[in-house]
Amino acid sequence: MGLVFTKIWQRMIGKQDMRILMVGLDSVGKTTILYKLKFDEVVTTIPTIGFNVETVEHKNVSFTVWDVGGHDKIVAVRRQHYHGTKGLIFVVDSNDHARMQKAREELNKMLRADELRKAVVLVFANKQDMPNAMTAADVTDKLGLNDLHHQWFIQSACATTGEGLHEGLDWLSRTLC
Ligand code: G3D
Ligand code: MG
Repeated sequence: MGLVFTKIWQRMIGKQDMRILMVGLDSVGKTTILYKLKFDEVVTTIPTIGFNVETVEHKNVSFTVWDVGGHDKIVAVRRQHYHGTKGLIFVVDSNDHARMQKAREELNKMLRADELRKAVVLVFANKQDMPNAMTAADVTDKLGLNDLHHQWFIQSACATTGEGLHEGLDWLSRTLC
């Protein structure tokens, strides 16, 4: 794992099992973030058709990544992964104005699940390097974050350079511990 993140990660290790889910619409930058964190091993599995899951296990911390959206059938399968989730990372493409509403719906849909009632939510407003990227304030508004009954934090990010990832995960680890 990259040195920068080791320290953040260590705060979460040695406590109870810690499950973190990172989700978002397809192509928003989740896989890029995952690899930027430089985990030793990312395992990709396809537990059911059309449902691609990436997982990293590091001691008692597990990090699971998938695309939201899709058939209701796989929503049920995904819910099995909600159990024990303390932190939800929701990634959006700040440049994708057209899909912001869809992102909002998917986020709200997930957060209605009872298993995620207490989860804290970190939003990465990704792709800030793009010329038409919305600011974090705009994304906050479009996603309706102020209406959430969850503890949340939004962080501007650029997954390709790694900008903002440290700050976001730092908030997450401080909030979870
Ligand atoms: P996903 O896992 O959420 O589906 P990916 O998304 O991580 O596969 O990223 C989708 C595309 O967006 C990739 O481009 C990736 O390089 C790009 N991307 C991710 N983060 C950023 C960012 O912060 N800025 C910019 N400009 N691009 C980003 P390709 O071309 O490989 O499909
Ligand atoms: Mg991906």
